[in-house]
Amino acid sequence: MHAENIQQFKISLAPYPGVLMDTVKPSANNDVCYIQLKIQPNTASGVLTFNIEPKEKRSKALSNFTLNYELKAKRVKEQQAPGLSPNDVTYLIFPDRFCNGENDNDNENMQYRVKVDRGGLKSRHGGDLAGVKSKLDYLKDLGITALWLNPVQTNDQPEESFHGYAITDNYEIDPRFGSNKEYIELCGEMKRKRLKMIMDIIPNHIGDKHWMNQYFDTGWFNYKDTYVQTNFRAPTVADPHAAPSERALNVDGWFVTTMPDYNQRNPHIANYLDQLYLWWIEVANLSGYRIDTYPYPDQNYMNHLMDVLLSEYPYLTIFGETWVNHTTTQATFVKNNIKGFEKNKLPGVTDFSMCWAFQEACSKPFGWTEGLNRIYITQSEDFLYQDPNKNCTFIDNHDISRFYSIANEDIDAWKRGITLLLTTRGLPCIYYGTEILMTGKTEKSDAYVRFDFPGGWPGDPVNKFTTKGRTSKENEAWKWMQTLNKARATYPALGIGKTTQYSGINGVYTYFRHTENQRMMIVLCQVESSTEISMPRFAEMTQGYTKLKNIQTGEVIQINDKLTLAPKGSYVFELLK
Ligand SMILES: [Ca+2]
Ligand SMILES: [Ca+2]
Repeated sequence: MHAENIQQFKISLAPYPGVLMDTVKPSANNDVCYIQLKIQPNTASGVLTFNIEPKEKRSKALSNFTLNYELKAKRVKEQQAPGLSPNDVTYLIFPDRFCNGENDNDNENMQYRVKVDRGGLKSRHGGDLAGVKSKLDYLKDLGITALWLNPVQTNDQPEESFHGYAITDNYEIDPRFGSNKEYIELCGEMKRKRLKMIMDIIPNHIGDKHWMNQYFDTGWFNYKDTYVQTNFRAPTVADPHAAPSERALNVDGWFVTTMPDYNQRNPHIANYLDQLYLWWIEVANLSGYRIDTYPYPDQNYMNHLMDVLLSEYPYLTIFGETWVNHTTTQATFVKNNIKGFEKNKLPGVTDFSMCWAFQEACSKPFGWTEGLNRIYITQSEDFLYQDPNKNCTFIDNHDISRFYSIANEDIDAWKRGITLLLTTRGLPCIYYGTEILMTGKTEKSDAYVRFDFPGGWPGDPVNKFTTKGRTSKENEAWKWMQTLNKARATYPALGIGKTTQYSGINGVYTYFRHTENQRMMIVLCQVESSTEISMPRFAEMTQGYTKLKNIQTGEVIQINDKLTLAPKGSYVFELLK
């Protein structure tokens, strides 16, 4: 409990069947104390009342007050939103920059008021939850089945609050995005439309204007008195040769000066985070969590958090951001098959290793392990994971250069990348604007990959949410992605199917996704001219089938000895008998 001079008060709980106030513990801060309740299973929902009266009866400065605390009923199983399946396609939205559905909330009266300025790279632009809600039909039309919004909790910070990663109230939606009520309504509306919501959470840090950073107790934060920055060396968590000081610095140093680093080894912080993340799943009916900066909190705590969340909500999808360069290091953070790392319980990662491979397949020349063969090599390392289907796969996001720029604005390379993303294993995620070929590189600033979606603001000169507003090339890309998104949902083999891959030869890479009843063949070609591949090489996969149906064009062709490919062609075929 946080209230002025709270330690000068005596706290008691009005009788409530099934609930006992176990202890009230003081803290080193006069304004903070800890109340522990024992709540019996099957306790009825209702409102608890705490009576709070000054310990010194004659104190004139302090007066009695009561505090109500609601025990809500838990949602019944039938009403819970499901987790994600590999047949889902997620869409990542940077909420300040996607669509402004409500002008009135643009300049909400925050403690650190930042005026909306669409011309500013790092200012707020006014996008909000009402904007997201107004585009759900657009997203469904594109074939999207789940949303991940970058953090929407309050960021009442004087600088750069637009990105959302410096939370100042963990329990409240930022009024400039909407309210808790609007967020819960959005999740409800999504559930009715069979869309799933993933919340972005940050157990590593908060914004320095968070009340906890002003009214802190001993041990809540690492390096509270002297600023120490993390070395950003995530591999130290797994590195057997890491200097102990470097390993500790990675976890305990602050991300930046404005983001105090939680000490999850402190039992009060651990308890606070456990309850916070259970609370949001229940109140908003979430399908999943994306966990920011996963290698930076205390790893024992993170494993404990996985137990807490998954024992209560076993269906929940969870993937952690583990921004590293190598598959092996990445795999140590999740449930894996590597000796010495069996204790790790994170179900999936944001699959950077696969992302770098996707990008290389669309931007680097073909070679034994390069270009498209980088995908071949990366998929061959899947033995490291207990379930690579739980990894969130992506080709760009809010922190890295936009994919169309990485692909040197070559539409054929873009199609190759999108085809790879939507036909390989994992939980594919598309960054907003990739479908309309938005460009931008992070060299100068991350803000260059976070531009407004054209048409998301009243009065925008073009509206790329509509076919009419897009150029013919943008529509070509949009249609390509839409077909594959919808195929991901309608062909189970593309999601939950097994993968059988053939090494890339002469610039062409081929793999199959298959279930017992369905077989898909994916062929990707980096060659600049028309080329042929030999089909008997795949006889073990094509046996029993006579035709290939191109899911982009609907064209059906006979399986012959040779298959002719267009220059830089990408193909997804359904095998027919
Ligand atoms: Ca707005
Ligand atoms: Ca940390």
